[in-house]
This record gives sequence, C-alpha cells and structure tokens, in this order.
Amino acid sequence: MALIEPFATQLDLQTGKLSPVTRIVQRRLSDMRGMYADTQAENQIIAQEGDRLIYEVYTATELPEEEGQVLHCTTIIYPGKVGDELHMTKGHYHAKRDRGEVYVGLSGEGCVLLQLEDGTVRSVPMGPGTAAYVPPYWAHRTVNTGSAPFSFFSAWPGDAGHDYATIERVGFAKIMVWRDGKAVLVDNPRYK
Ligand code: M6P
Ligand code: ZN
Repeated sequence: MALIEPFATQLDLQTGKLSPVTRIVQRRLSDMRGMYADTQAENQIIAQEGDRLIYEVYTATELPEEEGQVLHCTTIIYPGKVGDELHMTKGHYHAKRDRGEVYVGLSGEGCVLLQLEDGTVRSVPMGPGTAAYVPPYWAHRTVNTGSAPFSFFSAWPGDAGHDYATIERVGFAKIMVWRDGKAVLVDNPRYK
C-alpha cells in the first residue's frame, strides 16, 4: 500500500470549497441527461439558458484508490429545479457494494436519498453540522432542498469505486420535488 505523507486541507465552511485544490469536477445539466424526470424541462433549459452548472466536486489531494485509504472531497450543489425536481447529484452505488460513506453538512440545506437494489428508498435531511451515514449496499444521491448552495464533506473507503451505470439505467424510485412551497419526496414516474 502507498505510504502517504500526513497532510491537512482547509475547508471553507461557508462555501464548501477546499484549498489547496487539485481537481474540481463540474457537472452540468448535459452531463446528467435523462436523470431528471422532466426531459422536456431539461431540453428547454439547455436551449434557452444554456448548459446550467448543477454541482461541483472539490478534491484536495489525489489519493490512491486502494483498500486502507480514506478518499474525501466536498460537493457543492447549486440551488434550482429542473421542472419541479430539485437540483441533485448523479448518485451512485459503490462498485464494491459492501463499502459505506460518511457525509458532513457544511452549508445550506439538503438531503441524501438512499436506495437499495430492491427499490427501497430512504431520505435523510442534512444541514450544517449533520453527519449522515451512508451504510454499505445503499446507492446515494444528494439533493439541494434550499435556496442557497448546499455543501457537504464526504469520506469513503479507497477501494469502494463508483458504479454510476446502475443508477443511469434504473434511476431512483423516488424523486425530490418542490410542491406547495416545500420539498417533498414523490414516486419517480420513470423508475424502471
Ligand atoms: C459525494 C461523494 C463523492 C461523489 C460526489 C458527487 O461527495 O459521494 O464520491 O463523487 O458526492 O456525487 P456523484 O459522484 O454521485 O455525482
Ligand atoms: Zn459514494
């Protein structure tokens, strides 16, 4: 296993940004094609306002993706909706399903949606200071349920890996939408 020098990263608790930063991944609406339930709204946004920035992932130091390492990053989800569905991450299972993860809320309001392969869904609300546990076997997607950027810190085992393909194929059984002035979890009409 690689021997890593100890290091520390500075977390901006207001913005969720890390420094120093070696990698910023930006996910725009076009990177998430087909993930929001309302495809017409998705196409309309891209045609009328351009390719909207949905979220960013900040990584301070590239660590080897191997057992024993603890990978970590921050994520900032900008507020907004596609149709009535709130801005969210793509979401993934771990390639090694028996690996968990911990999220710590930094700023804004959101939630983590979790799903088992049998379609069971749970939703855990998050805000500044919330430590949310993502147990092994649960796919996880985070959603901004507020009107400011929602940021959180994540840490997970180095050998977990990201399986995006399963969620791209089946989706989540529930989606978080804005109805009557609040965020509510409803059935996903497109869940397969
Ligand atoms: C969290 C972690 C990361 C993940 C990021 C964005 O910070 O779970 O591993 O990359 O959210 O989520 P996704 O990769 O599903 O787009
Ligand atoms: Zn994960």
